[in-house]
Formats: sequence, structure tokens, C-alpha cells
Amino acid sequence: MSKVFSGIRPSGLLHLGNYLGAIKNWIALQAKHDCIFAIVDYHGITTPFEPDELRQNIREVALDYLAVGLDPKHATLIQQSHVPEHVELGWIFQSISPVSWFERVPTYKEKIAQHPEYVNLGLLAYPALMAADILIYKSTLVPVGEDQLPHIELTNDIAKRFNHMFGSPPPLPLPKGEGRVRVEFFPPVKALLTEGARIMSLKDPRKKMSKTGDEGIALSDTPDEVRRKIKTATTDSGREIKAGDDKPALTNLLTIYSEVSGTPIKKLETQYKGKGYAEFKADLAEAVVEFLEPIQKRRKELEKKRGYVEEILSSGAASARPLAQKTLLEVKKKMGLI
Ligand code: AQP
Repeated sequence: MSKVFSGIRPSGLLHLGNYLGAIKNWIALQAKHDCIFAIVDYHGITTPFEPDELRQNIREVALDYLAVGLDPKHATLIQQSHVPEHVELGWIFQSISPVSWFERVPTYKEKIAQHPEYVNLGLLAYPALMAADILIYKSTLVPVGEDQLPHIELTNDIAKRFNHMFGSPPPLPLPKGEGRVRVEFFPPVKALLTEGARIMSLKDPRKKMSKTGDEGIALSDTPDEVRRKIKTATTDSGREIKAGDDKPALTNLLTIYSEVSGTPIKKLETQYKGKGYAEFKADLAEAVVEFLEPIQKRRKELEKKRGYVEEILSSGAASARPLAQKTLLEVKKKMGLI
């Protein structure tokens, strides 16, 4: 059993990209591994937010998690700020890491371009907190979308640096005495990507689908919202319904269609040969509506259970905190803080 950690910022309603790029993997992993999945609210405050909206979004993300099939019987679901040890370890990681490591992270550059009025230190230090989120549980597998790969690389750099500065106990002999193994304090972390599911914006296929704006399909969008968004989605020049480097918009729509229907892209291309965009989009919308229907049904039932979300998150924190406290105590001892 490996330890698995991943999280999503409560910066809006979860969308198909979050599901296909990340959560789909979480669901597959929860029965086999020791999983902690978080609503990373401290990461959520590194970009502009409104307190009331943030409070609401935390609840919405929790409902989405449960509605898509994350099961608190198998996985621990937490709200990051309920386990404040993450932030303490994050501070320690910031303190031992060179600033240049953070300045070159692509998402930092993207976010400062996106929000030039809100360039804060938290945004720069974000990957140190993410490293702490993962390493505080000594997790080794992190199911994420490919945009997160630089963060995982940085997590490994930070872990190695900590191990080098304070970490390893003396090498242990192998059972048969043929050589020696080094047991590192923080283990190497591996990103686990879902196959080919980078979902792009419906308005601009060069950008990934995002929680903000009208460019994504939220898991909780009504059938009419889904139909409207797909109908008005950007397409490429030409008439052919085909995926390819010169057709980023159609590649994205075909990827979504294929993911929600289970039909391979090649088969969809044959099916729509000679047909128009209108028919293709109408069918795609219905496939998405059908895919979302059971998720939304479960969500409605969960919404009715008063106090349920709060209960799940508080029992999640109660199981995760002792593990986090144990690692933090070890870290502090190694560093001379205790
Ligand atoms: N479009 C996407 N396609 C595939 N995977 C995606 N992920 C996000 N968008 C896509 C994956 O979902 C997980 C959670 O990411 P996140 O929403 O917490 O962080 P983010 O992707 O950086 O999004 P932001 O910046 O918080 O907010 P918005 O959505 O407003 O841009 C990650 O594993 C991510 O890879």
C-alpha cells in the first residue's frame, strides 16, 4: 500500500478537467492505497478571493468530491487548514529552499500575469506548502494533472535538500549483509497522471479549462448550461471533425466526448465523417449531460443531509492530524527545534 496525497483549490466549482485530469485517478486509487485528499484552502487564498465565496466553495468542492465517488470509508478527506501542521512544515521548507527554485515555476509566472494586482508571497511560496502537504504524510504517489509536474519536481528537490541537510539516519545493512541501503527521511514522490486527459478551455483551447469564468463545464452545471456552453464552444477552421495539432479546439471536444462516452477518438472521427459541427456538438452535449446525471443526483441527496460535509471533514482532520504531528515532531527534532 502506497501513501497517496492530492488536493484541489476551492477557487470555484470543480469542472470536467479536474475530474478527468485528477479525481478520476483518485477514485481508482482509494480502494488500493492509503489516500488523503484535500481541499487546499490555504492555497486558495494565494489568488484573489471573497470570504463568503471561499466558504461556499469549500463546501461545494467537498460535495463534488463526495458526489463523484470519493468515499470517506476508503479515503481520508480533509480541509487543509484543519491540519495546521501543513503550514508549519511549509514554513520550514521555505526556510531551507533557494528563492530561485520558486521563481522559475511556470504557474507562478502564469498567476502573476493573470493577477498583476495581487502578487503575494504566498503565491511564490505555494510549492513549498504543496511539498509540505505531500511530505507531511510521507506520501509517495500524487495523482495530478500534467500542469502540476513542475510542483512535484520541486517537492522532490525540497525533500532531497531536507534529507541532505538533516535527514538520513546512518545507512542500514541489507538483510543478507550484501551492501548497505540508505533510508531517506522523506521518500521520493511520484506524480501519477491520467492518460491524455488535459482538458482545455471551451473558449480558448490553448488554455486549460479553469474554475473561473464561463470557459469550463462544472460538474454541477445544469443540462441547459452544458448545452449552451458546448453550443458556443470555439471550433477550428475547416469543416472536418478530426483531432490533430492543427485542430486544438476539436481535439479538446473529441477528448471530452471520448472520455465521457468511453468511445475512442478514432471511432468518433469515423462516426462524424461528413457530418456538421452542429450535430457533433449536440451529441457531445447529450453525452456530457448523461455522464453528469448520476453525479448530480448523488450531489442533490448529499446536499439534503445537514451537517454531513462538516462531519466528514472534521473526522478526516481527526485521522490525518496525528500523522502530520508525528512527522512534524521528527522534523523539529532533526532540526534542533526541540
Ligand atoms: N483543465 C484541466 N485538465 C486536466 N487536469 C486539470 N486540473 C486542473 N485543471 C485541469 C488538475 O486538477 C487538479 C486540481 O487543480 P486545481 O484546480 O487545484 O489547481 P489549478 O489547476 O492550478 O487551478 P487553479 O489555478 O487553482 O484555479 P483555476 O481552475 O481557476 O485556474 C490538479 O491535479 C490539476 O492538475
